[in-house]
Amino acid sequence: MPANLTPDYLAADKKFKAAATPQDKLAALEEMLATIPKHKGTEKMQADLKRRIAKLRDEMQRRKGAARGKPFYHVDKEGAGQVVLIGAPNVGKSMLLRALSHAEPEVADYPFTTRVPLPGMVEFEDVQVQLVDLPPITVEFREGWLYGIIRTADVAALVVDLSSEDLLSQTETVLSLLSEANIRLVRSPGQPGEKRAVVIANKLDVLGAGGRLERFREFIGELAVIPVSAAAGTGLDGLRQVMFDLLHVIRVYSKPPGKKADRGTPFILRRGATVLDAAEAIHKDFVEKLKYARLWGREHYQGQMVGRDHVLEDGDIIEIHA
Ligand SMILES: Nc1nc2c(ncn2[C@@H]2O[C@H](COP(=O)(O)OP(=O)(O)OP(=O)(O)O)[C@@H](O)[C@H]2O)c(=O)[nH]1
Ligand SMILES: [Mg+2]
Repeated sequence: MPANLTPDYLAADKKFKAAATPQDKLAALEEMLATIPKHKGTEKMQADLKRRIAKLRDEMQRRKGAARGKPFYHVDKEGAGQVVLIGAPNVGKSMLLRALSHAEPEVADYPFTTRVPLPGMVEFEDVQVQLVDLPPITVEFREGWLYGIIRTADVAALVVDLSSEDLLSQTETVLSLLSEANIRLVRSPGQPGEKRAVVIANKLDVLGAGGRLERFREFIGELAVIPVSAAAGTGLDGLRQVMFDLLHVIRVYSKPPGKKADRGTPFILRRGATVLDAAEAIHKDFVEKLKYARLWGREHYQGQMVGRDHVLEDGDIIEIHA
């Protein structure tokens, strides 16, 4: 053993030897790693400590998992709405999230790379759409939480692989697994179990993609199909717009009387929202006090007075008079 170990390190080492629980052992190992002198002579010891810490953490995690049963995941919604990326393995779901957001999911040329959900924020004009990368939908991976996340999402984006000869049968498998979980992907949902969806046809850059895209369009029917290449960046700007449109929300800007509108931070309201809905979103007190509002819109309004039931449009600027 190198002679230059510090008293702190030796004390941590003593703690480790006396530790009775995994938690205490882990704490002691981490202290040893923190206090060990960092130079060439201790490199092997440092590596050894890191390995022991990783192993212990792993064991503790597994014990915890066994006690709690299967893992369960849920993603809190953020931004203007939530879009989930679903599909067969290896179609490029993770690469799409990487290309569209600052998130950095692992991307690899083998199936089942993604095991847990990972959200990222996609910028579109002055709003952000939450995009969630998910594990693939397969016969082997039938975790209930995966379907739970799809059910609660605002929009499902089914990713398909234009480089695959099995494109149609792959898609059929995914759709039938979804249907077993009582989820049907549709353009405009109305019935229980229906989820608003779009298809992202990825890997447009590969040879033969165009032909497969044609056949796929005939096969899929009513769903809109957006061809893109996550790798080359083709079609991604259009996709941002499509995702925002599918959320069925509008942006409304609030303007205090006599002042300029705060163009930077829109209020996000559902499509069909009225002046009253906007007033409530801007300030709860406005609901009762609202007398009328004035509107400035993209085209029609020039400070026109409107009542509480007036339906707003994306981009409207509202001035509440209470
Ligand atoms: N040519 C081409 N390859 C792509 C494109 N997008 C993804 N890939 C490749 O496809 C492979 C799978 O990509 P991933 O993003 O890991 O796929 P995934 O759908 O997340 O896979 P799972 O997590 O296993 O379900 C990787 O080798 C990517 O480099 C694309 O637009 N063009
Ligand atoms: Mg993935």
